[in-house]
Amino acid sequence: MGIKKGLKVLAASALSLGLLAGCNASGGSETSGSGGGSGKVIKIATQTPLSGGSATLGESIKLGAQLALEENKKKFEDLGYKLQLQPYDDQADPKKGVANAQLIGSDKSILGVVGHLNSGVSIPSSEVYEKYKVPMVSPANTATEVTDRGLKTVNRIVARDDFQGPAGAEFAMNQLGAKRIFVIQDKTAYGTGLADAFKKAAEDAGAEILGYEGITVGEKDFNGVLTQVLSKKPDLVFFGGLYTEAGQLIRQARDKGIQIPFMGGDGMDSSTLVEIAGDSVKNVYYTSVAADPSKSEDGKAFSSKYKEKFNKNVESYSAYGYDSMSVLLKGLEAAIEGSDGDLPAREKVAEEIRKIQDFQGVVTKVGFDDKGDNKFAKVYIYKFSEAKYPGVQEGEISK
Ligand code: ABU
Repeated sequence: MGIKKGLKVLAASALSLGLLAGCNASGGSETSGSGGGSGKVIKIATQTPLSGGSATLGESIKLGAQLALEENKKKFEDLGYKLQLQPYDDQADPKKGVANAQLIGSDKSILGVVGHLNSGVSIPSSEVYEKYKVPMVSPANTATEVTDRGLKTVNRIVARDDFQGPAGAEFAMNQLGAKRIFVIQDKTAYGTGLADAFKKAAEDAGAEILGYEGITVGEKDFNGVLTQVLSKKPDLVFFGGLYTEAGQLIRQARDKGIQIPFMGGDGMDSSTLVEIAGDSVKNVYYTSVAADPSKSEDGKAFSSKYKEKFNKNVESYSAYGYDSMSVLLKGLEAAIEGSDGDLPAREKVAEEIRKIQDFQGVVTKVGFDDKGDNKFAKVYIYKFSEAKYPGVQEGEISK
């Protein structure tokens, strides 16, 4: 796709500025009269990193999902079911994600999963969900392969990297005037996919790519790659990866005197990036697939409720965890209608989720296409002008 084609910039005025740890799964359903309601137990799992370098975003998804589940408990109790959350810590590790997915598949009372954060964990884990017919709704995965495999159980509510990458390239070139770009990526499914989509769109539009280098998740010293950046003299660095590495890369770049704009994707959309980079975060741009909740009344109400309950500020994916759980429960409710008081079949829940066409969440409308992508997903552009999260929204792009 050409970077201009198919992208509709809605916030023209802004653009004109220039721019719980892994739990043991228990098998089978049960009837219980304690702990907040009676009825057959239905569990919904979350699988996100709750420890390690991606835990800020992973925990925010789990907390958002928890809030939505708790708000729906009474409705399901009235239908004769007791809803329970079953959180798993995938540690941002594909092997851990797959091992947890086996536990989830084996627990017949688990009828859905909200997760993952990392596309590289979601891709192998969802092969297991598909085998066990457990429906998954991802609040955060952007890699194209997540839904391009055509799995019946896999859905996401955010935009894909073949939308996000070109949107970033268009902004970098047309609004920031970037022509000579250095690309760095973290060698994950997400980081590589996003960087490649950005690079291709930028090259197609006439940019010169001066370097394309990989770093490793967990790496802390970026002197080598930044020395290359210094020698090539680009006018923009694009980073495909997550906030922990991004924050250190940006801080070390500024320490080396590299003051040019940095840009990245939704993996940089976290308060922890600002904590790590400090004042170095100025002149950093990021595309995100997450809306700023402070831009809507529903979003503001959600943020207040979240703060009150968890004593934490929302992160990019808090409300997407909430909306993913809400969509999943809407599908579950429809599946329960024909289940005659029994647990609905997982296949039926998956079918009902995929049928959803016009669900209005807190931050996004949701309507799934035949691959499980959200037809209403958008890309947003943000800028950090000071060490404050979130950045200032510069644009909103619809397909
Ligand atoms: N979309 C950014 C979160 C990480 C991922 O998709 O792997």
